[in-house]
Amino acid sequence: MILSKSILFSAVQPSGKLTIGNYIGTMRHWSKMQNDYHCLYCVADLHSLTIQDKNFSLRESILDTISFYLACGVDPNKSIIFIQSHVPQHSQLNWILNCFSQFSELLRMTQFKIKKTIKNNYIKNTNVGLFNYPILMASDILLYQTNFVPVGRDQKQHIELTRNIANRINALYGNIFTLPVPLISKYGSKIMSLLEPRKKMSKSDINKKNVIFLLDDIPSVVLKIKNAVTDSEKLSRICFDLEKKPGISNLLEIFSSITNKEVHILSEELKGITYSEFKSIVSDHLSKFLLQLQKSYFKYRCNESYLKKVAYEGAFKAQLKAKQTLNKINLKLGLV
Ligand code: AQP
Repeated sequence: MILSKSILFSAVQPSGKLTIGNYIGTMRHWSKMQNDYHCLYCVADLHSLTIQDKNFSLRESILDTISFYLACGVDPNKSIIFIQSHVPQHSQLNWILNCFSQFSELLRMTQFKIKKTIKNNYIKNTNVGLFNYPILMASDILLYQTNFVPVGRDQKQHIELTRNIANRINALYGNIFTLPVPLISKYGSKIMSLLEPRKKMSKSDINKKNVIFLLDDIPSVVLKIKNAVTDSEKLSRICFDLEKKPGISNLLEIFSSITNKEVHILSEELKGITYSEFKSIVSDHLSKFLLQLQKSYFKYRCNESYLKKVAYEGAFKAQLKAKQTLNKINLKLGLV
């Protein structure tokens, strides 16, 4: 009996420079996953239109993001790498799902509440795209009959919404959509800001000292880690305690994710050292890791024709799958 592999979908929006949060929360798992699943890795460019920042080039950011996918070890011969806007079925399914989603459930989305206030200066400029964002994300996932979605913890609520919409449609029209399951790591699923460790690290943070970008130069990385907020306990104590020691816990999660060592083993190994010693160990490891990643990134980034070839071929393969689901739902809805 041949057992077919499960389908896995993941995406990053090219809304700015990628951070170690994006990498640790999701991208670091991708190369391993492509051996066990049918993987689709999408550059969610349409999602990025919700943030209108004239200071950055979306075109460049899309190509940067594909380069990072490749640098993280995603192999286009094993996985489908594609750009969301190259597969029009995402927007088509988006409209259909809109008609099965409740205004009230979207109002409850924590990400929307945060983004409408911080990023888009609420009253003046909260675009409808920002509100609709989780439904487009649901379309991305459901279009491929996805079984698993590796995401950071911030996206868990959006996957729950996706499941609710899918359930609603399945109950009305029969089994159309597979119900996706989020894959969220115990550690590293929400990397926090360096100076405000109770707030998520985000690429669009105005305070760049909060964020380590994947393309940061090494002196900046060292300085940012050095300045990261810890706590005011009299004795340095390296241990994982999100409530009382969010800063140290965050550094531990970063360290654990890039060394692949369990947090509790690291806490044991690091017993008795000072916070400043701990920070230099973390920045040493992080710098080495980033140098390696950046080297690979630049190798891909300078070859735009190859990046476009990967994206076009990926879109072709993705469309074949997307069309099947869209035809299925169109038929059930009675669209001729
Ligand atoms: N700080 C984080 N810790 C862990 N995971 C994170 N992710 C993002 N930030 C962290 C995960 O990265 C994947 C891609 O995220 P995205 O770029 O599509 O959207 P986002 O969550 O809105 O990311 P940002 O960095 O916060 O972007 P902006 O500032 O543009 O809104 C997702 O799986 C996410 O969970």
